[in-house]
Amino acid sequence: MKKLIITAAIQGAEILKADFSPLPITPDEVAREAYDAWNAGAAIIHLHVRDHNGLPTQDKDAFKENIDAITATGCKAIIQVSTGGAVGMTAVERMQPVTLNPEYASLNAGSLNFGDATFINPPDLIRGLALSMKQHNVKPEFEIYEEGHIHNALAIINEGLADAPFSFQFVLGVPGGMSPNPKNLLLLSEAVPRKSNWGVAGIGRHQLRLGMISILLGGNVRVGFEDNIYYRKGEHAKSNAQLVARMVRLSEEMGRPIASEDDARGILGLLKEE
Ligand code: KMH
Ligand code: ZN
Repeated sequence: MKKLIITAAIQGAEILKADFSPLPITPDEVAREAYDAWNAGAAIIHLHVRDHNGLPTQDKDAFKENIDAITATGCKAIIQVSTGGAVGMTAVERMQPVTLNPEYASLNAGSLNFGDATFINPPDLIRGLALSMKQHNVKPEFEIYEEGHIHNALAIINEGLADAPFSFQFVLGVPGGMSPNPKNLLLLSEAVPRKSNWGVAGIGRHQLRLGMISILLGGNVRVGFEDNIYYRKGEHAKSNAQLVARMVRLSEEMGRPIASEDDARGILGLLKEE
């Protein structure tokens, strides 16, 4: 089995600091939280950023400020910029961080109801983002919320807009998306092209259970405040690092070593020719 790649989704775009005070939103807070999550074992930081009012933004300069702050801490994790942004953002807004030439970016592979809102990702938007990633030499990770989204991702692959090895993140448990149960995780993991890298981002209490199943199946794991703010029932997590550290302990107990950021670069095909 390949080493386990842990992604820390440290902030997200749908929670406000006013509702959960440990959420990192300033560049300093984001940098510290990213460093600690990396130090605890995360190879990838899935990055959203906020404006001066604490609201989600896809502004290129805001991303640059946060990425520079993370790098300045000595954190060497792979930075995966979000191109999902927040529900309701336009494609033009969402694609901005790709122009910074990051190593990795999320690419949402379909639309769904997202709680009380609708997260809209029609074919042209997916294709436009994929094309921009291709032009900037940025690898996409397909965000999959239900099985039909894999077909949308395969269309992008067949059009030559993504290169092997392909990456898939199964985001399970969004109200309006696929249910977060082991059968669905198995189904999705078997529906992607052979030799793809895949992982699971379970929402809420499903983060732990689906993460453990993914470790056993050979998949990767995403943890962090974007998807879950609890350590256990009734107890908020203190930090993203606390959630990462638990996955490290569980994986090592199950005999699966943790991928460093450089291991992950090799596994995911992120190493660029000089
Ligand atoms: N905020 C969600 C609606 C991504 O980062 O690519 C979308 C999201 C996905 O967070
Ligand atoms: Zn995200």
